[in-house]
Amino acid sequence: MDKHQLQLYFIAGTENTGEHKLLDVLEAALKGGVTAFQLREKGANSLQGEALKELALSCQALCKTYNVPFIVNDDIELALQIGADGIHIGQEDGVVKDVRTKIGPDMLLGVSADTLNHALEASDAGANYVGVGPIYETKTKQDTAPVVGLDLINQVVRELPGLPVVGIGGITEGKAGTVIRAGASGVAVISAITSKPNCEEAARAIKGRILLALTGVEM
Ligand code: TZP
Ligand code: MG
Repeated sequence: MDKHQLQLYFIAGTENTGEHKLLDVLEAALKGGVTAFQLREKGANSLQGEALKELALSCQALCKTYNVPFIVNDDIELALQIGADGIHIGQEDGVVKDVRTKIGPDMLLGVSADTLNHALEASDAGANYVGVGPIYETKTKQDTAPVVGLDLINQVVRELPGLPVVGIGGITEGKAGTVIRAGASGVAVISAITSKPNCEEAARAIKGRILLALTGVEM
């Protein structure tokens, strides 16, 4: 995959924004320059079945207008049904090789990794990128592994130079540059965008930090 698409990877579901707001927040984030979007529909009130499919189709259409890949978290059947650009899975969501077989060679496959071994396995099984984290403490996901810190990004990039790495977990505007300088191709964020009153401005500010760290040029 083109690793530039991972620079600012926005993740959200209705629990992060409220059901009616998700599309507004997504559009603002797209205007602010996010380069990928993952629909991560979780929690007690999460949408299911047809309602989830409708939401996914709306998000997909919006992403298409901005030429940004639309990635579904966990739900392989949904991703296949609607022809999503990609699927993202965690370590508990099945054997990575089996998922690759199921989705075929073309759909993007992202895998969460909190050890070097996870990243090696994901790479072997045909993942397009790994999400490494949590890099910092986060309140957004309760059941995360302990904080892995920037060292794991460093290690994965050294061992697997061809595999794009996205840092995730507790990344704010102020920390985005540090994560990129540790070797990540991009940062994935939820609350750094969803918790801000102006999501477009929030995304634009984070993107500026990322581009500065990647190029040394203020944008
Ligand atoms: N996986 C590891 S940490 C995390 C996920 C989904 C939550 C990221 O949310 P935030 O608000 O950017 O810390
Ligand atoms: Mg999962």
